[in-house]
Amino acid sequence: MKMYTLYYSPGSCSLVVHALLEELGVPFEVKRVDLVAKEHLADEYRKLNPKGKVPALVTPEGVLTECVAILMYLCDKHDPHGKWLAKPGTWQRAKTIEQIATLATEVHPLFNRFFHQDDFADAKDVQDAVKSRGTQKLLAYFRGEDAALAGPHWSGGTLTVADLYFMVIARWGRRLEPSAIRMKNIEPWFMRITERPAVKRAMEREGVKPFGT
Ligand SMILES: N[C@@H](CCC(=O)N[C@@H](CS)C(=O)NCC(=O)O)C(=O)O
Repeated sequence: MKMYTLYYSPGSCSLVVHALLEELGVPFEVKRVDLVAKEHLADEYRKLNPKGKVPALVTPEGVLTECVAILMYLCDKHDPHGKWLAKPGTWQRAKTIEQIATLATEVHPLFNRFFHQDDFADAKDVQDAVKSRGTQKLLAYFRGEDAALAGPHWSGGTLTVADLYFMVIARWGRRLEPSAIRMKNIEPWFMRITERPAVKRAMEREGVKPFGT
């Protein structure tokens, strides 16, 4: 048995964890959870993660959920030089956590309005309004990120775990009109990060393509 087992759904937020596991080079295996078949809501999966969501990471210490917690745990265990997440007590670490927390708690929920508007209301016209407002907010967000992206890395001076997170979030934005990953500065950045061998391995294992489904 490998040290870690990642429960994932292709292209979902679990891809951030998958890419990091590859980047860190730690032994892991993956188990696909079919969200369309509602495997995440079945008793068997809920025994592992009662929230019925991916990612869930089985570790030697127990099951860990929530992208932010998993990313921090893996970096603290396997990133001795603080490349992906700087060491405790540093300003750089605080700023990287600020970025991943924003993606998890502000931007990901906007995508819920875009992809899952039926979660917000029964009435179709209300659902349409939820999606429409979510779309506007996402476009404003990505336009802002595109304008701000000046250097080689989205997260700042060095490549961090926040870049992996934004890569997955930006990829969801390919469904917007205009596509987030075709924006002037995001596109070349996105092409570079998805060319990383570790990121490619994670995407190939999940059967997803950077610009495709
Ligand atoms: N706050 C959680 C969100 C996890 C989440 O929403 N995962 C989605 C995939 S990106 C999921 O499992 N959706 C299935 C559902 O909500 O029914 C995290 O950051 O890990």
